[in-house]
Amino acid sequence: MAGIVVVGSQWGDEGKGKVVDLFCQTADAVARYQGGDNAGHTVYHGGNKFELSALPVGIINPKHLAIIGNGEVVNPKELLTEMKGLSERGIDLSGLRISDRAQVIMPYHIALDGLAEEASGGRIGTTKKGIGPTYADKINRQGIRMVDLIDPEAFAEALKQVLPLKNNEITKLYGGQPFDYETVYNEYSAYGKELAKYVTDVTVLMDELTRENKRIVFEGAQGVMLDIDHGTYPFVTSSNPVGAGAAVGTGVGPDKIHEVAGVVKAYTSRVGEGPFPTELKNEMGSHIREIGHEYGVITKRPRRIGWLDTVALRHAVLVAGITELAVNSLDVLSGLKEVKIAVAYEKDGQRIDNFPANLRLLKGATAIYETLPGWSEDISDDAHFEDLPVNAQNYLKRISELLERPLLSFAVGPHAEQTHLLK
Ligand code: 2SA
Ligand code: MG
Repeated sequence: MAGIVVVGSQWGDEGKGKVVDLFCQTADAVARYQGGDNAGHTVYHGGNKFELSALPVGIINPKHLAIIGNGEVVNPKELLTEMKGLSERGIDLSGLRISDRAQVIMPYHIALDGLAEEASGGRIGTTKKGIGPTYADKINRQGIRMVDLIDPEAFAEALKQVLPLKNNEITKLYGGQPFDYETVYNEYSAYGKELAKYVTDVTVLMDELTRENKRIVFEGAQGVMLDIDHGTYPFVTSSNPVGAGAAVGTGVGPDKIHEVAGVVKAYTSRVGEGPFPTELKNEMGSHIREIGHEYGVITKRPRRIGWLDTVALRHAVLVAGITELAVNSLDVLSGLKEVKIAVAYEKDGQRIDNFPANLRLLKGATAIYETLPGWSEDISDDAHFEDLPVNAQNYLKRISELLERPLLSFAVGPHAEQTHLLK
């Protein structure tokens, strides 16, 4: 069995979907292991554009299983809408499997996410999809799992216990509207009924796949710098996008993971609040945002833009166990006279080489850049490394050198045919 994890190495939106899609051509199964419908994955497949959120990108490839692992949080309403949309476009959903241990995003989670953001003036800048409150309930042992949702009695019991607590929080803490038990129960047990045939013991399924020596792609969402343990806490999501998250989030041992492909966008973007030392709050940032269509897939928020940051990336390589690099969106930088790569930060005359846990150190810090000559050619048809202008080749080589990891692929546009493997 070969297990390859695809992780976002920055703050999300590195174009993981393209790389997953590429690996899926030769895989037997694809599994999401964290996050939920806060993810927005765009892929162009067979000339069609797909925007996926709760489902693994791999679902559009009908040849294999598409698995939602226990580590993902599932909004059943959104999931069913997404499934219906794909079904109407002729996508076969028979390969879908949902872990019985996956936690369910309930309407009170979504309400609490929105209320907390509102009350704090958008402190984190979440997607308001209920992600944080759902993971918090899981850790606090107040969650509802898929196995409960599809069992009318277990669901009633769990909801009866937790709903008053949540209503209390909503009304007393935030002055919000409470949820009615009957309404929630009826609506959500109907979703449970619809989803029941896809719900299974993913631990057993993964074991079967492993024994049969199948090739599994683990599909990360968000990015390593948004990891709850290793990212820019508290400006993070509430799950573990790092490579090891794939083991915990699907129920396999770490020995089942052999490669971790770190997807790197040729520049940096971030949505939501939090430090961003290479941010370009100028014309250059706006230019890259427009050329790269850098707007949130889910929330449509304009993404913050900056130069490539190898301080953050070196941290990501370490904590995510990245073994090779998939560099995307190289085409977006075409036409720039110069391109910059941050190699360290500086504050009050002190050089910072490692990404600090103490975010206060980053306030007012500036990046120390290496400046490389740009390229003006249209590279969107370049299929081989050698076809690229020498300055683009040098940019890729320098990234690989600075991160001490080999290059696996590069992408020169959003379409599947524009992502090229080096080997
Ligand atoms: P949350 O909703 O609790 O996960 O938000 C916490 C932080 O995580 C960030 N986050 C993301 N960052 C980039 N892309 C994401 N997915 C969508 C996309 C986002 C969108 O692909 O464009 O549509 O805006 C994503 N999901 C979560 C979030 O911005 C917070 O900083
Ligand atoms: Mg995205």
